[in-house]
Amino acid sequence: MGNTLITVAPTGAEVGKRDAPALPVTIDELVVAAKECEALGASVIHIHIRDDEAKPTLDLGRLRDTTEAIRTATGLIVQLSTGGAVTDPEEDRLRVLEAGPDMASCTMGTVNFGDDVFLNRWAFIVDLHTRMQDRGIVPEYEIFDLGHLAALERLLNKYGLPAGGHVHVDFVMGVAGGMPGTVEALVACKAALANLPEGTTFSATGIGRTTLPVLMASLAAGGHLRVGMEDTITYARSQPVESNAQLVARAVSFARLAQRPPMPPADARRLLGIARVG
Ligand code: KMH
Ligand code: ZN
Repeated sequence: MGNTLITVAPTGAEVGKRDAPALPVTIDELVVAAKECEALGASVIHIHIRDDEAKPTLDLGRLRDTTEAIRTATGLIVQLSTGGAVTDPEEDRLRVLEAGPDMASCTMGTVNFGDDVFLNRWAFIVDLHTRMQDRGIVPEYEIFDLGHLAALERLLNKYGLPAGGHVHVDFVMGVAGGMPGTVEALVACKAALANLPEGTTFSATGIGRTTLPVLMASLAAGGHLRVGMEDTITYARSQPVESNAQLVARAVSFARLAQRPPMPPADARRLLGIARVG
C-alpha cells in the first residue's frame, strides 16, 4: 500500500453558512482553507463555490477566479464539482469544464439524495466524460452506490479511458438514498474494482457520522481519503467542526498511524495522470 492521497472538500452545496459559520464560502475564505489544508498534507481540493449570499452557484466567472486564486496560493490539484447542487441544470454543470480545472467530478448515476434526487442521466454522463477527454481534464468518478461502478465499466468500455489514462473513483458513502457508510459496503465496492482497468485507485468519504468508520476502512483497504465540511460538520458528538484544517489534520494523523503518510501534490499528479505541473 502506498502513501495516502488526501482530498479536502471544504464547502459543498448543501451546508448553510448559518448552520456552519466556519464554512468557507468566499474566494478569500477558500484560499485560506486551501493553504491550511495543503500545509497539513492535502493534495487535492474538491471545490463548490457560493454567490454573494453564500448560496451555491456555478457562475463561470467565479469558477475561473476561484481556480486561479487557488492555483496562485497553493500547489493543490484543483478539482471542480460538476455535481453542483441538486437544482443545477445540466448545461450549467457541463459549463464548469470551461473554467479549466485539473480535475472535475463525474457522478456515475442518479441517486436519491435526502428528500431530493441527484439526477445523472446516462447521456449526460457520456457528455461529461467525453468533454473531459477532449479538454484533458482528469475525472474523479463519484460513486454513490454499487451500481455506479457497473455504469463506469460500461462507460470506459464504450468511450475509452479518461484523460491521463488513469481511473480514479471516489466512494461517497452514507448519503440518505445511496449506499451506507459501512465497512461491508466499502469492501463490496473495492471488490467491484476488479472489473475496471488495472491500477484503478479509490478514495472514500463517509457523510456525517459515517466519516470515521469509512476513513478507517478506506485506509485499511489501501484506499485514499476525502474529508471536509462538504461531508461532515460535526467533529464529535455535540462538537461542531472548527475548520476544514481540523478534519484534514485528523485524517493525516490516521494516515500516519496506518503508516501511509500523506502524498504530496506532485506525487498525486503523477498517480492521477495530471499533466499540468502545480
Ligand atoms: N452536491 C451534490 C448534489 C459532486 O460534487 O460532484 C453533488 C455532489 C457531487 O456534491
Ligand atoms: Zn461535491
